Amino acid sequence: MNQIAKLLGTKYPLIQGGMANIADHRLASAVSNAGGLGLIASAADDKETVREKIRKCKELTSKPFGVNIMLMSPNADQIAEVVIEEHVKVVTTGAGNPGKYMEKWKEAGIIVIPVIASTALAKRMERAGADAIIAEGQEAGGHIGELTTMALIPQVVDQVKIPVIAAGGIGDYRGVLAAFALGAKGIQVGTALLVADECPIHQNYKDMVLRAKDSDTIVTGRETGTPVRVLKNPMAREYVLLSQKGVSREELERLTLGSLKRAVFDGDIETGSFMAGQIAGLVDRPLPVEDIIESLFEGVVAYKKELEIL
Ligand code: TUI
Repeated sequence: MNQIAKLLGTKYPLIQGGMANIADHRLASAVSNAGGLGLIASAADDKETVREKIRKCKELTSKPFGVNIMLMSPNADQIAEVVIEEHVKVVTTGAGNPGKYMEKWKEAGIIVIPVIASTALAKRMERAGADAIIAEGQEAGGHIGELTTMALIPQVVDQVKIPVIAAGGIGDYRGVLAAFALGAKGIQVGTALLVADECPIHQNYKDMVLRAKDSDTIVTGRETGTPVRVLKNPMAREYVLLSQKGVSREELERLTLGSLKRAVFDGDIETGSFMAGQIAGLVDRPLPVEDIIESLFEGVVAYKKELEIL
């Protein structure tokens, strides 16, 4: 049996990306009910909102699910306690080093899976007691590191003994097969789930993903040290233009303030930040979560036979 599916208690070795503002109890429970590991994102929430979403998720699924903690959130310390109080089974982290929480989480019996973007942090997380790691390449949407999935995964796999879950750029069964060929034991998927029927975002956001081509994402914030991949729109273009002109960090931050919420809740095509990964061009129809997950794994065996590498 697959190591990650066994660790998580899921049918598939698949984790849903912890998408800020997007992944609430509705998406997380749908992913868990479909045989993956659903995640409640907490980046944009205070601790009581996270607690509420955890409790609602428990009502919507009897399957395992987790919580993603974005470490740049001002509420990270408090949310790190809430996951213990609410007996959450799995915690993933992003955008930082969760070292200071690891001991407490492990004592509480939580399965801890940090997202990392380099071998250095992967090794530190293994030493700190992580059960697995998610290695995320810069094809991913949202906040990203430097390396591509293709380069990152095999290097991380060679440097740690714990299982590695690949993230960034996985949009269909070919991506799944590639991730496993690189040594991953599981996958994390975000962008491919944005258009799911159960994904509670504005229809304009879904339409932008459905219409996107391969070259329709852009990275904002490289200059300020927080690179974020988003779909190209007037807001993203303006951001890149202003940062090339060398305007102050404050001015750039004023532009992005509240922009993810404007995308997710208002569908504001002009001024929203529509975070999405480079595989957006592969996503061409809305489907139930269950169909998206099944189609990721369905073609793998047949396709592997077809490859004729030698
Ligand atoms: O965290 C993500 N993706 C995200 S978080 C997010 S919310 C946000 N909104 C506005 C601005 C910034 C964030 C949207 N998307 N993915 C996981 C991830 N973690 N990608 C890269 C990293 C990472 C980078 C550096 C993890 C650790 C790290 O190391 C820092 C250290 O201290 O060593």
